[in-house]
Amino acid sequence: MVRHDILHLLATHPDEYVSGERLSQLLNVTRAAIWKHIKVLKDEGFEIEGQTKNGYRLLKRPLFLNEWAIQQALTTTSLGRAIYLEDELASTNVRAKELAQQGGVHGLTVLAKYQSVGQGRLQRQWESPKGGLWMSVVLRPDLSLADASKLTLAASVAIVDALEELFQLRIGIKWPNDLVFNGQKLAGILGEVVGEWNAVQTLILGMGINANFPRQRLSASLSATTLYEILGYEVDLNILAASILKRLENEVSSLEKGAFQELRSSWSERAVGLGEEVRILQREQVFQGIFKGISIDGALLLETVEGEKIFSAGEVQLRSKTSTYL
Ligand code: BT5
Repeated sequence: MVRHDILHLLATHPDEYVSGERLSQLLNVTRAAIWKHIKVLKDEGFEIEGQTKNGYRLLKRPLFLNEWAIQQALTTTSLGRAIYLEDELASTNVRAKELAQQGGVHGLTVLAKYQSVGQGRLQRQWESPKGGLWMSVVLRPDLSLADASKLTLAASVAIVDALEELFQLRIGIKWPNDLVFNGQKLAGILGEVVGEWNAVQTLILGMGINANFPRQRLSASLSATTLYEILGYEVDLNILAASILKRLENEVSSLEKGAFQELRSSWSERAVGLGEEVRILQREQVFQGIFKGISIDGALLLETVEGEKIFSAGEVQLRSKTSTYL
């Protein structure tokens, strides 16, 4: 793609101007075409300085999602190497599922700037205004169905670690997969198995992070927050996506080698309510006890007066005894 070639040439000469003539010679298109491509790139959010005498210089990359900018930021070998980015999708998970069914490769990553019908778990809705990071990854790992919940735990840890490294934020994980800051939900994860796991072993891992938009864009009734609200500035979504994908790739390969302990302890370090008295809501029933930890398959262990109970993620909700978080 000519536009990517232009970006590549400008990016590899960060401190110099590259003349329109040189670009047109190297890429074998007219100078007028170069000028038009530069204009489109500027509309896409690239800040490009143009000087009649000297040529063009790339000053800034866009903060919002851009295929070229993600590819530049990626350090993975498989995750995100195939990218499908749209301005708008009903749901990246739905699209990823379709692409997986059509043979989409391991690591294929679907992103949308806006989702019109973002999905939460159990048919719940996920509000997905512009400026968020709405991303789904097709995983075909060398793991069994019993390991599916470990992959969603891995996604939580990957996001939390990326946010800590990039923005020095300490985010809590509310079992199983809510990421919270000061008790307010910042991100959610939706893992879905596609088809017969035993036959194709495909999991769609959907990750939604409230990033570059004010909290007011979300319904007032939600206990939610956004990175913009917390940090006061817009973050580079391409770098954030690339960092999460890299961490997730490492987690997946550790799990494939059978290493769960490290993931479990990273997860536990961030778990909200661990070791505390909590309540578990399962339909009409409420169980109270001490949140002891998570089992080898990612289930919650609750120590109650009647002994230990195990809850797998699904139709249960975790509440603090006093309901101070979520
Ligand atoms: C989740 O569900 O937390 C999983 C969310 C996964 C979203 C990603 S975005 C990319 C990919 N494509 C999709 O279509 N989905 C995934 P759950 O634990 O069921 O939480 C849903 C509940 O969170 C809703 O019922 C609301 O109460 C609340 N909620 C909805 N939108 C929210 C938002 N943007 N921020 C915080 N809370 C929200």
